[in-house]
Amino acid sequence: MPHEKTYIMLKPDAVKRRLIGEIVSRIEKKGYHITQAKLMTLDKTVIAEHYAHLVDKPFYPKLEAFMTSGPVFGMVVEGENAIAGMRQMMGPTNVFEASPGTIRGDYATNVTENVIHGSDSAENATIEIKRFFG
Ligand code: DAT
Ligand code: MG
Repeated sequence: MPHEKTYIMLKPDAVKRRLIGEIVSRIEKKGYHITQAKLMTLDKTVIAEHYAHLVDKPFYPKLEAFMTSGPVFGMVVEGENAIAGMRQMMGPTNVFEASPGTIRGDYATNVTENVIHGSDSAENATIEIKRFFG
């Protein structure tokens, strides 16, 4: 399995609910390394870039309002097969399909406010790490 870097972001709901420590702890216990991390407040421009694949969706205004509603906690997470591994730990986008034991399954009841973002491919991981960590 390849050593990978992925971009993980705890969304404004996770920060407001004081879940940073608990979720960081789960990622560390799994065995991944957090090699960069910071709190940031995102503006509409960077959200439109990050969610470019969704800007035409009817739910986009709600997503934009949510993602700019407070600070997020962005991280670079590294480890063997970290991109797919983190997506597995997160659970699916639709929280109603997320099993208990996954982060979304354990902490989210809402499709928009679903606690965590993780890169979905090696290509996007590189782009997203550059976007948020330069
Ligand atoms: P993921 O976050 O699992 O990578 P995505 O990139 O397709 O999923 O969507 C980004 C975010 O947009 C997702 O975490 C929550 C929101 N979203 C996606 N589909 C949605 C929908 N049908 N209704 C409301 N929000 C949605
Ligand atoms: Mg995505």
